[in-house]
Amino acid sequence: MANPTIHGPNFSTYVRSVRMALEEKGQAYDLNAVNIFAGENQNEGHLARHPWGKVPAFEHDGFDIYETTAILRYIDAAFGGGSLQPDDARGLARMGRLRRRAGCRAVSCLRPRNAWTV
Ligand SMILES: N[C@@H](CCC(=O)N[C@@H](CS)C(=O)NCC(=O)O)C(=O)O
Repeated sequence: MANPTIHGPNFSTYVRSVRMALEEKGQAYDLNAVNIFAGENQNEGHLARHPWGKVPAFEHDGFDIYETTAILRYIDAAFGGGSLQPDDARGLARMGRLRRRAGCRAVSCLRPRNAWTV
């Protein structure tokens, strides 16, 4: 099977979440550093992967998926290694909270310096 590809810039906290999941799984991957400041996320090629032109988009062996939470769930199910998710209700709830904060809070820290919208 081919290595998966993450389409998105390394500085994105969403992209970082996907990278962390793949690292935890011990799964090699390629990073296509779509430059959102140069508008590459609005290119036809990227819009075919993600209709709203956001990053990350994810590709694995002919399967395309976007939205970070969906990507993370796919990685957990598709690749070997231990589960990335707790199996109890409270653990799952805390995990969901942390994941949202990693995206929203961390990105909002960058917003005064960078003017893109999430
Ligand atoms: N709901 C999306 C949000 C992704 C998102 O907002 N990504 C930002 C960068 S961190 C983006 O693509 N910004 C470019 C733009 O809005 O034009 C997800 O969870 O994957």
